[in-house]
Amino acid sequence: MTNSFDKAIEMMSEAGTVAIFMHVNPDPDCVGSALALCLFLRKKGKKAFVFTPDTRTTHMIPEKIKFLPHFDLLNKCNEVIFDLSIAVDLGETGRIGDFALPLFYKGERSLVIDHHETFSDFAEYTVRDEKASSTAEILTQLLFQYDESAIDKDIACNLYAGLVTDCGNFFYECTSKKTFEVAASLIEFGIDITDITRRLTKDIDYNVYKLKIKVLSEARFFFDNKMAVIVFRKKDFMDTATNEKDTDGIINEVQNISGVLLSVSIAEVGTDRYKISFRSKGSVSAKECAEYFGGGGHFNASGCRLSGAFDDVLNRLVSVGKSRLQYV
Ligand SMILES: [Mn+2]
Repeated sequence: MTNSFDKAIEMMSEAGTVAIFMHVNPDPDCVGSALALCLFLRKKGKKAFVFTPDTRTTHMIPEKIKFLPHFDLLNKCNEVIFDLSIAVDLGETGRIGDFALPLFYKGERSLVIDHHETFSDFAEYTVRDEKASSTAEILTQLLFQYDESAIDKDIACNLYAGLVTDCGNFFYECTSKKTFEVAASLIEFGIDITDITRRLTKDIDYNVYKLKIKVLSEARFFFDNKMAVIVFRKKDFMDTATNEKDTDGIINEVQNISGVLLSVSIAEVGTDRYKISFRSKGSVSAKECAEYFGGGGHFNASGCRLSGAFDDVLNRLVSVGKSRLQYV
């Protein structure tokens, strides 16, 4: 932890109007953290609002997240300037969204609460803990310090949603003693952890199931099966009535194979444009792979974007995989 909560709490205490922002391709950690923080600040008497990356719609948010308590408060705001802007779960302006960024700067003061290893400071003050499993894990501790009595069941549910998703249901290496302690403190509020966990980490749509079996049946393996690559082509999305958002988590199915140390997912998102995800085990760094191509993320889970002809993109990824796997 590089920062204490004191300054962030002071900034929130002094603000009357607060705008909260999430990252593009919203996930349960940024949506849950943003909603929890908004609900909490409203209980503290603030005028608090949450904006999606396009500031108008929720269509980029996966359906399965929409059960979160008070999801309908997103983008409902009649203020034009704010005492304080807060970005949660993102450390770079590039991830806040082109429409949200100018609004973020309408805040007289600015704050970031984040746990990503890749960042560029862009706010007046940043609370960052790269060791935390999730932004929700950091935020829960911050809110307990700020005013435990203002935390309620709906706030706890939103926070738990972020935490349980980002730590992979207490499985990823980012899971620590603190993760369990924070989870335990949220369970005290009587939330239904089985329901939250099932909705966010287990349930899949039938269409996504069809996409999944198609893509997995065509998985490619390299270097004595130490590296796995799955590919989502435009046609796969069309054939199964799915889209890029539905690729989430499918990479874990190949990463779960014994002996696979590095997995790569290639999703075609436009003409000769690809969204790449990496997952790694042990000493193999997914983060280094992503950073090589200008992306970033965590040690074992990262991503980047690549352009070019498909065969070229595949070859570049395989050669980076080769360079990371040759000494293991
Ligand atoms: Mn997160």
